[in-house]
Amino acid sequence: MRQGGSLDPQGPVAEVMADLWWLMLGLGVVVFTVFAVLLAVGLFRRRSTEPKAGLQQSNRFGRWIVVGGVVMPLIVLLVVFAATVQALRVVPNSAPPEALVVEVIGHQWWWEVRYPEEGITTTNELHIPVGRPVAFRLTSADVIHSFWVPALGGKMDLLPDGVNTLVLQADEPGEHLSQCAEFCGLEHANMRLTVVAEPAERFATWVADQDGSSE
Ligand SMILES: [Cu+2]
Repeated sequence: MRQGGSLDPQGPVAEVMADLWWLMLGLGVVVFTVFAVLLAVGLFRRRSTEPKAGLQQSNRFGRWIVVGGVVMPLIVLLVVFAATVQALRVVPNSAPPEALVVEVIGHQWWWEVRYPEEGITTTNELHIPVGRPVAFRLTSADVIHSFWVPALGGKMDLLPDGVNTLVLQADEPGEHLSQCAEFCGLEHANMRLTVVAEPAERFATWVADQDGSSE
């Protein structure tokens, strides 16, 4: 089965986040290259032996400082800001009515996954249908954990005294790894969750199978 990651996005939220990351990487590479070249030029160019008039020289330096230190960073930050605002609009901030509701409860050090509508509970394994938004209701039984499925995007804390909602969607079938993203004690690093995104019919079959075997 296909395994996605944050640079191999498998859903709309993960996609806008990956795009944002590539944009920032691209801008970073351009800025780094420009300044590395300028630095090299400054280091290796022979100083002109004839001193220029002091005023003319300081004017030139002033221009470099304004362009390199104010104008360029301003342009880069404005581009990143605009792209971030645009990306935020794609990330849903409330669950659409057709969303599948899944409760995820963090424990030291395992995941409890409940499907209230379907009456199913699983541990360390999360199944979701492809192409349908999933509203994850996140909470914790003990300390703060963090729910993070890199392939689907998003990352949100599970708090012991409240419920946070994160809406994600998988566009392709696949099996993805999820790792608790908030240090929560000795076994934190082993607090993993397998996320299986499958076509709607297979998901329905899985739900039906669980019904027979659990409780
Ligand atoms: Cu943890």
